[in-house]
Amino acid sequence: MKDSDKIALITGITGQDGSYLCELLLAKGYKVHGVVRRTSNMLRSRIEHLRRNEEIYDQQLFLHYGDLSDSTTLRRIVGDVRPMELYHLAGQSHVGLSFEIPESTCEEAGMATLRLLEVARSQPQPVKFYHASSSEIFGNASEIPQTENTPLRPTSPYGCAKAFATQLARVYRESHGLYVCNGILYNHESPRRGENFVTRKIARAAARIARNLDNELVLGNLESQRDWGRAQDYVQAMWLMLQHETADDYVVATGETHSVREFVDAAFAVVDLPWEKYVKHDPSFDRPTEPARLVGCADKIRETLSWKPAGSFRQLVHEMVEAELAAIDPRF
Ligand code: G4F
Repeated sequence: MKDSDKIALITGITGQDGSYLCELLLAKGYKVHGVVRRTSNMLRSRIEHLRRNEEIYDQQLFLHYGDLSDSTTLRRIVGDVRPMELYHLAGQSHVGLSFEIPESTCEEAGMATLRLLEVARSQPQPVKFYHASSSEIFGNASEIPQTENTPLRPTSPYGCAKAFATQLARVYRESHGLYVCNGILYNHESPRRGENFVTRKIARAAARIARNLDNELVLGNLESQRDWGRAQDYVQAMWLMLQHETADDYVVATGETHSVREFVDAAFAVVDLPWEKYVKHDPSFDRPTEPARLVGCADKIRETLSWKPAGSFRQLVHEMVEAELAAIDPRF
C-alpha cells in the first residue's frame, strides 16, 4: 500500500481498543480519522495525549462529530474521508448493562453495524471493513474451545446484537462482495479498560485498598471464567486481518481461562494483601444468565496471519495493578 493510501476511519476511537488501534496505525504512517460523539469526554480521554500533540492532531489524526444512529452524518464522514480501512468498534459494550438497556444496546451493536455496512458498500472506492464481533456470540457454547465455526448461542441482549451484526457482515461479504472481517475477540484488558469491567474494577480496588483509599471490593460471581488477553495485542490482530488478501472471520483469544477469583487472587498478591478480608459479594452484580465456558481457539489467525498473544495472565494482572498504583502516586 502507498503511504498516501493509508487512510483509516475508526468508530469508537476514544475507547480502550480505539485508542490503542489509533496509536498502532499512526506508528504505521496512517492518517487516522475518528468518529466521536458530541457527548464523548474529549478531555482526559484515552486519546488526549494525541490530541494535545501538535505534530499529530489535525496533521495525522482527525476527529469528526458523528453518531451511530445518524446515517446521513456517517455517510458524509465516510464520503469525505474516503478511508481504505474502516474499523467499526463503537457501541455499548457492557454485557451486564445490556440486560438493563437492551434496546439501545441492540441499536448500537446491531443496527449501527448495518448502517455502516450500507455506507461502505456504496462507496466508489473499495473499503476494507473490520467489525468488532465478540465471544459473547457463542454464549452457551456447544463446544470448548470455540472456533470460527462454532454455532451462535448468545445468552445476553449484547450477545444477540453482536450475533446479528456478525451474520450481517458475513452476508455483506458473501452477497455484495464487500471486504469485511469479523474479529471474534475474547475478553481483552489493559490499564485503559473501563472502570465497570471486572478486571479494571479489581485492579483499581487492590491498588486503592493498598494505599488506604478504600476498604472493600464488591463483586458479583467470583466463579465466572473468562479467556483474558491484552488489548494491545488484540488491536494488532484487527490490523492484520485487513492486510490479508481475502476477508474472513477470526477468533482472537489466548486459549486459557481463569476465574474472577483467580484474577482477584493475583491482583491482591501484587500488593501483598489477603483478598478474603476485603472482597464482598453483592448479588446485584450477578447476571441473569452467564455464558458457559468461553475459551477461544486462535489456531486460524495464528496459522493464517501469524498472530499470537504476548505475555501471560499473571503479567496482565501485574501490569494493570501497577498502572493503578502509579496513577495514585507516580513515584511508584
Ligand atoms: O468484565 P466483564 O464485565 O466482561 P464480559 O461480560 O465478559 O464482557 C467483555 O468481554 C466480551 C468478550 O470480549 C465483550 F464482548 C464485551 O463487550 C466486554 O468487553 O465481566 C467478566 C465476568 C462476568 O462473568 C461477570 O459476571 O466477570 C463477572 N463479574 C463478577 N463481578 C463482574 C463483576 N463483572 C463486572 N463487570 N463487575 C463485577 O462486579
